[in-house]
Amino acid sequence: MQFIKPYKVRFIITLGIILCLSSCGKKNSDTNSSSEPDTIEVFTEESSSMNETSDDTIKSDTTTDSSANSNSVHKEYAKLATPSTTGRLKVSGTRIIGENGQEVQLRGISTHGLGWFPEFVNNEAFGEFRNNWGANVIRLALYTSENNGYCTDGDKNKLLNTVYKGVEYATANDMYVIIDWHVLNDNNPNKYKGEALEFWDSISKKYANNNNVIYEICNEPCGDTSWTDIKNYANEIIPEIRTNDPNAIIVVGTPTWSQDVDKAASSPIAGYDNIMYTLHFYAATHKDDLQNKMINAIKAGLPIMVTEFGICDASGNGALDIPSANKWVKLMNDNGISYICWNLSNKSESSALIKSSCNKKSGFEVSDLSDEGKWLYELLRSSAANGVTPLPEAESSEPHASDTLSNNNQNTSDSTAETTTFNCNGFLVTMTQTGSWTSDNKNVVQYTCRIENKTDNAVNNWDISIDFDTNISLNDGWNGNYKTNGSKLDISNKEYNGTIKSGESINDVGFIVTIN
Ligand code: IDC
Repeated sequence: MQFIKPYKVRFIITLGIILCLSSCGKKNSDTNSSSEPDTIEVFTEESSSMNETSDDTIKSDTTTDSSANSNSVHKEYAKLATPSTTGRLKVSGTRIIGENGQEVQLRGISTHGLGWFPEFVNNEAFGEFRNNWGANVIRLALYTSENNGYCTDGDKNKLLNTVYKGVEYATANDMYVIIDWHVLNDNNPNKYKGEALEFWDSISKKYANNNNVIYEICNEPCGDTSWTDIKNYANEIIPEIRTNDPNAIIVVGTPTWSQDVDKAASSPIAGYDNIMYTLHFYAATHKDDLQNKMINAIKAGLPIMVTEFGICDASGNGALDIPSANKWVKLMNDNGISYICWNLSNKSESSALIKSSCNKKSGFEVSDLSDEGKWLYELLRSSAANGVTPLPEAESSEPHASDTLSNNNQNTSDSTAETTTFNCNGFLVTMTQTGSWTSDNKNVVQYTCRIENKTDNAVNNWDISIDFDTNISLNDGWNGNYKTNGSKLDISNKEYNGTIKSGESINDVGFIVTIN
């Protein structure tokens, strides 16, 4: 079948560069229907018509879903992978898949310690994170030892009740929820193993029938705790959970504050399905070394979940490192790794998502958010979230009325996203400029593409071709294989996103080019 349609579209980007899109010349040869798993669309076509309010409120203002409490749902999040769409999750290779085999990536927010900041566990806040931010997971951090720790000075009933409420609100808002046994200063999960066994027995009985609960059995083993110690612990907790709840995902921490995924990769826990391993990073502290560890562990076949990360340093405080954070995000997206940001509180520390001057527990506006909070809000809501997301660093990051897709304001101008649409090899490509800035006196532009299969059949592979009218070089690209040649950019699918059913689309293909 021949789908080549020559076209010529001209459009002007905000920097005044005139680009010419022409000659989409590659034929997509494979149009057979497919039994491959679907890729979950996180954002849908309506995203480009989202009407962001021009003040700094974080409100949904499009369709209303009466089932979602008081919050209406942004149309663009309608296809977010959530318990009602992807059901009970399982581990497949290094990835998470939903009930119908669709690949799922969890992105969301971790509470601070439930004993410290229980007020932030409330239905309204969770609803906002789900419906307005686009988060699909909440992590409930139950410290075992510090400040009101469950195994030390905490009020057990009150803490348990906060866990129950957290699961209830996440469930009511159609989100996945991770119950985190937050080992930290106690170093070794074996220290309170007796308490842990009791806790996990009762929790896994209680939630055996929930399709949205994930068990994280030890946050961050540290000190001289070895991988063998952790495995011994896991080999007692896992069978106990499995007796009650045979299938839920269980996430196991790794040595050195959940950084030594290499140790887990060389000797994974045997005999159980649906086990994942924890990697945690703080972007200002952890860089190439830990990233390489993560990639190598993935290559070795270890399924990793980043159940906690921050974009400041490992103390939970200090300056943010946005470039490092964006590099991490890109790596995680490229590898389908789920990630959850620390922390939901207004504590006076850079990793708190809410400003310490804000006393609200819900109804957050952009001006209530810390710099990390703003970065995360943009990341989660952005349709460019699957790429290196050059997000604003500070106060300037409020969304504007013109922010239709991602709000990657590296440029200082308040640009209106430019969108152009063209047909290519049977696909309708909607290409949106999501950022532009200058580097070394050259203009750099970021785009995201939605690729819609306009043919009558599912495809297993896709490729598209874009011709600019000046030479370009590629700085970065995600969710595709990229080739440049002069003014031409060819993009084809990765192995995990080749399948697009007839009439459906993928949204999160994006790239950054320098205009030469
Ligand atoms: C930090 C909190 C801080 C609290 C401290 C207690 O941000 O307010 O006083 O714990 O020890 C982790 C841990 C997480 C830490 C966080 C920042 O999982 O509990 O939270 N961090 O230090 N691992 C690496 C960093």
